[in-house]
Amino acid sequence: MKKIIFILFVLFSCIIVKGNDGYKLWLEYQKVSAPRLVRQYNEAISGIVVKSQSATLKIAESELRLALERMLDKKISPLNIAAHNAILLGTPESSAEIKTMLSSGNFSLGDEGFVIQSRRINNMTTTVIAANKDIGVLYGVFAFIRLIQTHQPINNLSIINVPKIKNRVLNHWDNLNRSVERGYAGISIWNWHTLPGYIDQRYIDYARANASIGINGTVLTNVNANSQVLTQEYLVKVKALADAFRPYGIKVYLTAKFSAPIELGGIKTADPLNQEVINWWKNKCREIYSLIPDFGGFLVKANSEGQPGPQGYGKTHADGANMFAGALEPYGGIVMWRAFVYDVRVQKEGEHFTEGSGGEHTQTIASGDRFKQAYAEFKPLDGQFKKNVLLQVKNGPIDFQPREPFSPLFGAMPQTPLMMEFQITQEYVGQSTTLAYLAPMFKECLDADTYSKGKGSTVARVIDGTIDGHTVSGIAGVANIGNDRNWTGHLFGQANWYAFGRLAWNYDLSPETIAEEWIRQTFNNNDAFINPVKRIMSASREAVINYMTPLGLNHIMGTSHHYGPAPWVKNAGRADWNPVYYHKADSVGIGFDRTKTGSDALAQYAPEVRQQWSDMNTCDYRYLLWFHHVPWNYKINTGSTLWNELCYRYQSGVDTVRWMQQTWDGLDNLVDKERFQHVRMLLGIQEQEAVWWRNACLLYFQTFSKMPFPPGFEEPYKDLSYYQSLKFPLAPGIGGNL
Ligand code: BDP
Repeated sequence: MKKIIFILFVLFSCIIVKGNDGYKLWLEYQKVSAPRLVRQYNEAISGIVVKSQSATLKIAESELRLALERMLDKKISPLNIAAHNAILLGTPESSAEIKTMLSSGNFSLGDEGFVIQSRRINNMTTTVIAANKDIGVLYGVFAFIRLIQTHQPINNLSIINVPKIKNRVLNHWDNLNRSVERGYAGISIWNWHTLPGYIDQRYIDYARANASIGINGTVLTNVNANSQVLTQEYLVKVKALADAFRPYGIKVYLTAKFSAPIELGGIKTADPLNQEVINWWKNKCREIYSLIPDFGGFLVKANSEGQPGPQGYGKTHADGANMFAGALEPYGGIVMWRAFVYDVRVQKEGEHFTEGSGGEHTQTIASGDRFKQAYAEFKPLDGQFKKNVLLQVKNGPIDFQPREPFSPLFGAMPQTPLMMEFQITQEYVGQSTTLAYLAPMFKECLDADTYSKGKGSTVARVIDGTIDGHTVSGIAGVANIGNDRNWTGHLFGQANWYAFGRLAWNYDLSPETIAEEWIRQTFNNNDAFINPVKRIMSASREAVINYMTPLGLNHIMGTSHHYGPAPWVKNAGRADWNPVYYHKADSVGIGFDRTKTGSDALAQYAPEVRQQWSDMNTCDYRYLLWFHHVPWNYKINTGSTLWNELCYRYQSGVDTVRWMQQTWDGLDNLVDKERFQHVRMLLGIQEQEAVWWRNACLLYFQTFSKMPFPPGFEEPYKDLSYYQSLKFPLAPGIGGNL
């Protein structure tokens, strides 16, 4: 007996001390305690009716039961017939009532949409969660659960919800040795060594979390690809993951290394027009689909940063993409061809070069501005891609910076479906020590107006296909997930995964709405907690921009690892690997002139967009240094001189982080100790990093401006040489294709 008491005591203390490690994400399903709500929910829910044994509907039912039992603290029984206050789940195939309901209304739910409706069936009040396909029911169940999690009413419901974008995909930059390129949350969650025999519970929890926010695809491997994953040995491991994910509506995709026919097939070339190469890929696809009948397709990074590609054989990106498309076509697979394609050896317009594996071609990046390269390479290919090719364009013409103008490719290729590629992992946004809520960044880009077909031609409407009439559409997010207990390293990284999924489903949601949903589901429904945390989240990305890259500065992070500031670096292998290339600070001023007097990158945009950025006097200060080389003492449109504004921005970024710290410190009684301390300590690190960024950048830029810091400015406590001496050879996330 004593022993049992002791064990119970140890277990109990473990629970208290351990608190909440964040593993359960936004799916903890906390008990509803407000008596009014408990009464309301209990009255509205008597049990669940579902008549199907399909894997997905079973999951939908058990998820709903689990959630209701936890939140309402009562047993939820399965019901066989519609009873008073039952929840009826299903599709026209599984339920006659639903068949009648869906055929009588004007629902247009497609394959993934759902309806949640309070209606009378057989004279009983019923909540119906219905869809054309099983997966829609699962999405509907998660939406219904969310209503209760966020304490919404569930009477008189009439919700029709259909995703706006078809392929909503995570990109894992995970290597086969489990390192993760730009990963800051431990190692890869894919344990290739123990697959296919061992299905880690994490795989199921991962699929479930993704399904709860509508993500329906995952690219398992790094864009810097390893052809090994295409061998039979690895394909059976991929199949095991695909089987685990299938009931959750998630398709698997792989990255295809362009040179795989050489590496695995023993063929002498990877030329996309060579018949042997074409056959090799056709056979490979046949093999893949015999194992994974719903395999999603390939993501390809070609002719970029050392990755092989069609240009190595004198062929175009369209030739390369179409070869894959042809092999995937019979099975309904797609190719996601990346537009991030600057080649490491090319800088000047019309420069000729020969790539390792043969062939010669011409690159066309006018005036050596990398900003212009993707457009210059792809725009002429519009109309040449097969129907199952999507061009995946990064957020930003340069590279996932904290704030970039939208890529001029959006709106410029009406005959090609363009996918958006966001980076959820925080490579350039402070990595794992930084609280930066990225929904405002995603949304800013999605809402940007390309004017391609007149006012209102937003990036979102380009990618969802409505502007140019495409039926295939997609959006990708580079995942921030690793095997850390809390999945994302920083707990608030979970909010970025969540926000990506929610916006991919419905880009009309506001960042504030999404933040509030996430806070309520992840923490609690207490306004005294929700409001300050929402304020912290809303301010966080702008704070990071201010203390890292204000006024349109970009790419001044430490070389290779991209951790911390290093605007002074000027000796990297090619011009556009150096921060000095991006900021162009000199005795006159700072910023990259992309107007007619400079690289004229602005010419790649529609006239209306060009106009909003082309005049230094009217250009939004947030984009100023993206497009203009501005004199230090020039009075910009905020009313200050450029130098003073720069100092002010850096300081205000630091101030905001301190405010975030204070605000969080005030919440210690409203959240469990473990998560409170986790966030508190990371905010402490973030504050030091913000000060480091401010000091290092301003001391360095001051060597050009030669101007004093304005009054009231916090003087740096170290000199420039100290900051320049800092080295981080072991910083996490550095790449490779292992
Ligand atoms: C850069 C990353 C690099 C990626 C590359 C890409 O630093 O690790 O491989 O993007 O997207 O920003 O291909």
